[in-house]
Amino acid sequence: MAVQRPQAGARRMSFADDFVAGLRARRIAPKWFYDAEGSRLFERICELPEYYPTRTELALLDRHADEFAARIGPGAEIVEFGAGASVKVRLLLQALAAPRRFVPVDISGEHLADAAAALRADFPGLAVEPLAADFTAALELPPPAGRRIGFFPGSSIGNFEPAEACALLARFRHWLDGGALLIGVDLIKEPALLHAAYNDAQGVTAAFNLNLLARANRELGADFDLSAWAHAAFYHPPLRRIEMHLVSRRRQAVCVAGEVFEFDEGDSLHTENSYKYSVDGFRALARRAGFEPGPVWTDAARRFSLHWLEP
Ligand code: AVJ
Repeated sequence: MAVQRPQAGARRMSFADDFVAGLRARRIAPKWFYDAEGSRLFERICELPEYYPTRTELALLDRHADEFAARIGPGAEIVEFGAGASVKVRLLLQALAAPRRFVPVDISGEHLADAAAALRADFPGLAVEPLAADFTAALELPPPAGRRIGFFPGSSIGNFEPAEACALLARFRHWLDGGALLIGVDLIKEPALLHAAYNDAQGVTAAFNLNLLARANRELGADFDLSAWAHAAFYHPPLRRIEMHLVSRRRQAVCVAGEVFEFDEGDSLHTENSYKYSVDGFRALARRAGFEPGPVWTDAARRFSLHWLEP
C-alpha cells in the first residue's frame, strides 16, 4: 500500500515558506532536518558512541517489553509519532499479543515507505498504514482499528518549548481516543555527557545540522557555501536544554528563493533545542496536558526515561 500524503503538494511549499521566514527570524524549526539525507544522518547519530539516548532507550524497551505488552493488551493499534526507520517499535511489536495495526507517522515520506515494507515482511499479521504527515500540524488519523496506543520515543518531545510540548501532548491525548501514550524522555544529567552527545568526534551531528543548508540548496536553489558555516551545540543549564546553531564563519550574503540574506561573522541560525527533564518535571508537564502519569522506567545511570501516560 502507498504511503498516504494528505498534504503532499503543500509540504514542499511549506519548507520553502518556513525556511525563508526562519532565515529572517534567525531560527529554523528542527522538523526540516528530516529530508531523506537528514533522516539517514540521524540514523548514523543514533549509532554514535557519544549519543547515549538511542541505545539506552532500546535497552529499556527490550528489558521491559513484557510489562509494556501486558499494559497494552491484545489486538491493539500502535500509532508512532515521528517513526523514522521504525527500529524501536519492533521491540514493542515483537512482545505484543496479536497487534492489529501499526500507523507510523513521519514527515519524511521516502523513508516511511521503506520502513513499512520491511515491517510488513517481518510481521505478517500486522496491518501497516504509514502516514506521511507533520504531526505538529493537523493530523488525519484513520478510525482506530483496536485499542489505540501512542508511541513517541527518542525524546523528540525535547524539541518543543515546554508550553508547546504540553500543547502537543494534549493533542496526542485527543488523537489517541482514550488510549495511553508510551513516551521516551531524555533526562537532565552531567553537562559534559550532554555536550559530547551533540558534538561527536566523527562530525556526524555537524553534518546533520549543515544538511539543513544543503537541503535549501537542493530544494530551494539557495547558494549556501557550507564551508562558511560552523556547527555549534552547547548545553544551557538554566533552561535545561541543548541548543544547536549554525554560525556564519564570515561576513556573507546568501540568495534563497530570489531574496538576499546578509550575515556577519558570528551571526547564528538557531536550528534546534533539545530540552532535558527530571522524571518529576516531566510527570508534572504530562499532568498539565491532561494525562495521568503512570509508571516510569529508567536505566541504572538514570540517563533516559520511558513514561506510561494514561489518558
Ligand atoms: C530526535 C530531537 C530527540 O534532540 O537528541 C540528535 C535530535 N539533534 N542530535 C535530539 C538530534 C542532534 C534528537 N531528537
